[in-house]
Amino acid sequence: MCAIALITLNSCQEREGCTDPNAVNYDVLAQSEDNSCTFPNVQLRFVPTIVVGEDTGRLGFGQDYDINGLNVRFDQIRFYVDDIILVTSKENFESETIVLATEADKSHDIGKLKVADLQELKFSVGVNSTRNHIAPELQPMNSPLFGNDSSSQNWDEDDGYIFFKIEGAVDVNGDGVYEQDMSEIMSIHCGLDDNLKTVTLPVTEQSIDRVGYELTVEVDVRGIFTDYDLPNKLFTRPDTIPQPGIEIMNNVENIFSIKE
Ligand SMILES: [Ca+2]
Repeated sequence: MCAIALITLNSCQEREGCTDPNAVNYDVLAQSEDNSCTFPNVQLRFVPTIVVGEDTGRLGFGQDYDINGLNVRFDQIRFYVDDIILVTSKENFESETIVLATEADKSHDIGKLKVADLQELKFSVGVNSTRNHIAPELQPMNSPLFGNDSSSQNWDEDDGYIFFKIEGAVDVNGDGVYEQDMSEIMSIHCGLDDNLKTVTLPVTEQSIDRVGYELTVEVDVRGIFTDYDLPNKLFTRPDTIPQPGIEIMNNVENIFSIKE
């Protein structure tokens, strides 16, 4: 009798596992939590797009486009994204990650989030004013603000980082050739604390599922130049007075959309 009772107890031992339904490895049969829960990885990706005729497609770097009636070639479009917040049906997730979006078109890991419905993506374009004036060598090593090479986009410690950068060429005289001098080289650098822009994008019908999630944000390249006097403002720096970059940064507020 005693032996039978022991065997019964053994076979009824509680199943251990992850009991959080918001986790990747949620075990619906688990009765006790074993602290094994892991949460989905969220990736953020910025894709520059351009409208040509009736079609919207991915911007080709090194290719020619008609912008405001001028032939324009883009070599670089780079910008920082800071203060990333995902608003979901469960919680607000504030990412620690700062992204430097570049023409390399890569996905950026912004952290782990519980399985949930996404409702909004919020971020700043530029560098949060607290971080903006910390010297590049004192920034976290895994941050795109670290270091002082060209990719870190540090302007100088007083002015901080270049928030938004566009490099390329404009055929100003229309002779079909890009002159290799200041008359046709395009180099637009925007920055300064006052020009940090906050963007809020509604997200509809998107869920972070158990295998992770990639959120693609399209960047309307034509929109960057709305009402911008391109041939006369080919070269700008954050401390140029008056600061032409203000116009670009004001346009930046309206160039982002979530790819559904
Ligand atoms: Ca030319």
